[in-house]
Amino acid sequence: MSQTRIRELIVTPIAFGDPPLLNSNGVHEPLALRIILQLVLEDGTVGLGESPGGTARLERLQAAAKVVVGMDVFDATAVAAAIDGALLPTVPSSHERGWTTSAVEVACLDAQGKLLGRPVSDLLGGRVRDAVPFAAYLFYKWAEHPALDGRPAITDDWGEALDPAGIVEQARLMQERYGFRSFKLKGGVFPPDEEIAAIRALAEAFPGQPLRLDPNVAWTVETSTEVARELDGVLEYLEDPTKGIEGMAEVAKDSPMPLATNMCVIAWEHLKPAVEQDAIQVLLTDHHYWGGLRRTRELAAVCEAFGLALSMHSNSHLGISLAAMTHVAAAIPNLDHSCDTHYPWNSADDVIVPGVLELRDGEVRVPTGPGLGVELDHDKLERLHRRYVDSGMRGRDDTGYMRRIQPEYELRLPRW
Ligand code: GKR
Ligand code: MG
Repeated sequence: MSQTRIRELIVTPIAFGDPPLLNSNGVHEPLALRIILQLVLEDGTVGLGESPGGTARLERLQAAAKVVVGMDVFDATAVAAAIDGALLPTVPSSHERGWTTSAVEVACLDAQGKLLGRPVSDLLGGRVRDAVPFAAYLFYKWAEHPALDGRPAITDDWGEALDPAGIVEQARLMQERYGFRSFKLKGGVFPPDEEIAAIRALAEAFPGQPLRLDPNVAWTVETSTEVARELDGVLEYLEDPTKGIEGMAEVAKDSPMPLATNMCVIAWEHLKPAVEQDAIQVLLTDHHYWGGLRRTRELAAVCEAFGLALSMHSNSHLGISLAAMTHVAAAIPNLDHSCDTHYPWNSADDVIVPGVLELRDGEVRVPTGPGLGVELDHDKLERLHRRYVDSGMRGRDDTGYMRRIQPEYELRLPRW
């Protein structure tokens, strides 16, 4: 049996702490879910991967674990095809299947790098930068998760941010702690005028530093067009103001700034109509659903061909994902904007041994050790898995959680 064959894929769901961050769907729950992969080869080498959580994703990864046994870890394309084929009968969406193949591909690349003694960025063509810039991801937030169903309130050291002054204070803290030099505000929470005021306050507090606003399709085409006009010269780009390629194309016709998305172009088949309609000018990549790190590298070339700028999307995540994001961003020449990351909100609960990944001066230095360059903390993994089991939480529900706290809350998109 060749030593590079896959002996086992260990799939571990975990839960970790998340502050009460507000968005157009409600509010983050006290716990966020991820799934940690350990791809074990015949020679004992282990490749790591990280995927968003939830029962459907867990079951698909468990199905993938059955398919990959015995395959060669250097056959990453065949591994992805085998998983894709196994999921096809029950998961018709290529985007949805992509979440599973992506997580396993990262684990394959981590194992390959460990076998070769080279960082993953080398397997992607080599790094063109030694450090990857990230933006501070600002959120309207409550001071605490309120006491609920016998659970006491949960506070954090970020404080409340519900108005322009609170957002500027949060940005200051982000800059003080991590040195960020660009800022993204998650909008779609308050009426557009209030969010415009918050962006203007940021522009005044951080002159010349790039700003973005992302209301996650909370606005109509008309509202989006008005906000874009109001923020002319203030935003580097406006992200997903309204729903769908057609809606974005309408807004783009009159928008003075580029429009970006991680919502209406999320699969290969969306690229052609988006380009034809000039609906977006910036694509936010995310290796977690674009098929992995090599496919993300390919996507960057497609963006270059069609004159689309490139940036990177993030969701609540831990260090294995941050390492993967950093390696691929390091290997993409046409990375035009700093990447998004939720990491500051969740890093206290990371499952990797600290020391390699550090957000400093708004950047993460590309790990130079073999593979992703990060090591799993097995005790921590066990603790976070226990928390997953004990919590009973099996999916993300920002709206349901919001309704438990504010029963009158209604999800409406667009809201304004
Ligand atoms: O975590 O609340 C959140 C974000 O809104 C996330 O769900 C989005 O996927 O960050 C993301 C975005 O840029 O749209
Ligand atoms: Mg977004």
